[in-house]
Amino acid sequence: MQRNYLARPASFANARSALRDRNFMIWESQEAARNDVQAERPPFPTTPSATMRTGATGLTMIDLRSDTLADLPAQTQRFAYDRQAVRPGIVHLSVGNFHRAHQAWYLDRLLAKPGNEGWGICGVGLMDDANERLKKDIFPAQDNLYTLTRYAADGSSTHQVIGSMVEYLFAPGDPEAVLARMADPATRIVSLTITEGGYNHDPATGTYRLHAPMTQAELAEPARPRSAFGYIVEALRRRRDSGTPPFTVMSCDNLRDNGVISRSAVISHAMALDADLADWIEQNVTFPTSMVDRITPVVHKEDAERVNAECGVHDRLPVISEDFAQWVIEDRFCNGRPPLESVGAQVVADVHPYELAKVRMLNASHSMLAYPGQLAGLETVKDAIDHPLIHRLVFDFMTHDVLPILHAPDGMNLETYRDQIIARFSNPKVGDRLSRITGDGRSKLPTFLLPTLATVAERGGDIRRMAFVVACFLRYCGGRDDLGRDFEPFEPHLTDDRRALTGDPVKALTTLPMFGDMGLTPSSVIVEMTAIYAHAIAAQGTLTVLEEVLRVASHVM
Ligand code: CS2
Repeated sequence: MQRNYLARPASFANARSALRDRNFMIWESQEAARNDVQAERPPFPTTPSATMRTGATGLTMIDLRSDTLADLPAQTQRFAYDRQAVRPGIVHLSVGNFHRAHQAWYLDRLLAKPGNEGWGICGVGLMDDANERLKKDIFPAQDNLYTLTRYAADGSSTHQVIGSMVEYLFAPGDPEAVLARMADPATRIVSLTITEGGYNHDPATGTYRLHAPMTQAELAEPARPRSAFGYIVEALRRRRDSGTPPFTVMSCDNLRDNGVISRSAVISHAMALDADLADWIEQNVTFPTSMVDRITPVVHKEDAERVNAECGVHDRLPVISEDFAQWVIEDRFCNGRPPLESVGAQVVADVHPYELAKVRMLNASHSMLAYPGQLAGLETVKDAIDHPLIHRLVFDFMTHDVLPILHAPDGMNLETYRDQIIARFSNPKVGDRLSRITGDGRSKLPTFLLPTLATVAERGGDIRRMAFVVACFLRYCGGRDDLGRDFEPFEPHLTDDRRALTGDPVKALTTLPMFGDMGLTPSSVIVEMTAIYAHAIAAQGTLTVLEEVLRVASHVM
């Protein structure tokens, strides 16, 4: 019998949260997958290696490899540690752009401090698809090195070569090598950025989908895993059988309660194979929850050409990010952990207040600006936040809709956090496109925005700002902006007929599963107001309606 390991501590079980919390998991991981797919298609053709080459800008660039590091131009920093001495202590499953800009950057800093040589990363590609196969070719050709360009709010940039991924394994090509690395006593943490689909979690039942075809195949042949959980369970079995202590499983996906979800998946998978193994895991393995934050845009070909020219380095998979980063980790490691607090991570007892503040403020504000911005024909997050009406919408939303109902994590001032978010969105160089943010609203809005909308409505507060953005989302699903330009909305979880439904706001709000737990009826104030705005936007244009919303919306709850 399958156990349900998703029971949440009572303090988090607030009234409407269950479905939303499950929905939370969906949002960014899928977006990350999409971004990575776009970003990691190498922006440069595969060419034979050469040490120097002339880039698109006519500048000479140096190929990125261990043996060229000493020749890199001065503006590109390289790590100060002896990389030969670094050994993998973390196996990371799925090496996407976010991982490379975030966790791998933290570890790179840590390795520069003496005594941490055992905390290198072995990156693992799990998927047998074209993108992963390209990484399989590119990473080894670059000795698993890559450049990270971080842009600060003042427009300054920092270029550096990240060396913390000391090994890369392509699991479909050699599953045994991955299992051996995971079962090696030197491996003490297995971390994941595998996207929501990778968690194989059924939001309707809150359980791990044992009947999914890939899971069935893995359960039939446990020594030939395919998914993250197949690998984790088989590696843990080998460790238990050989008397090796287990590793910590650390999800770094932007899911709510990512530790709880990972634990459920691993134990459910193990339980279906071997109840004793499931018990051993339950008693010995820990699954810390974490909150991860760093805006990491899609790297398009022109972005890659630009950063390569800035770095003077020819990198076929460069990464770009803002310079802000936050990583809040629950202190729950069963086999030791790197001293991440020494490089700026926060290791705390309870991650939940940080998760909530981030998602309800940063991510929700991203949605608040992206839908009106894209409909108005703007391209980037910066274009949108620089628009006076959209800027005010975002500021008023955080100030009057979110802040009054949010508890600040200890030591955190939410007004300061709000201002910092606006400054981050205003970053002049990151170049984050609205199309990245608007994608998969079906998964994001139920976590980012709808809980705040429902709470404000329940309290009889003013829902105009949020109803307006829900109306913008419905119009976005129609795939045409105010300039009459067609675009393809990225909504992988809205089927075509449901997408058609979004042309009928009342029907959409009362029948689409994404609004399902709000209990909306045609006469609900949320439905009435959203429908009015949706029709007004169609008739008058997004910004005209926004101006009116801002004029009449109240500034108190
Ligand atoms: C964004 C996030 O996808 C989104 O809608 O809000 O990807 C955001 O950039 C990250 O969570 C920042 O850490």
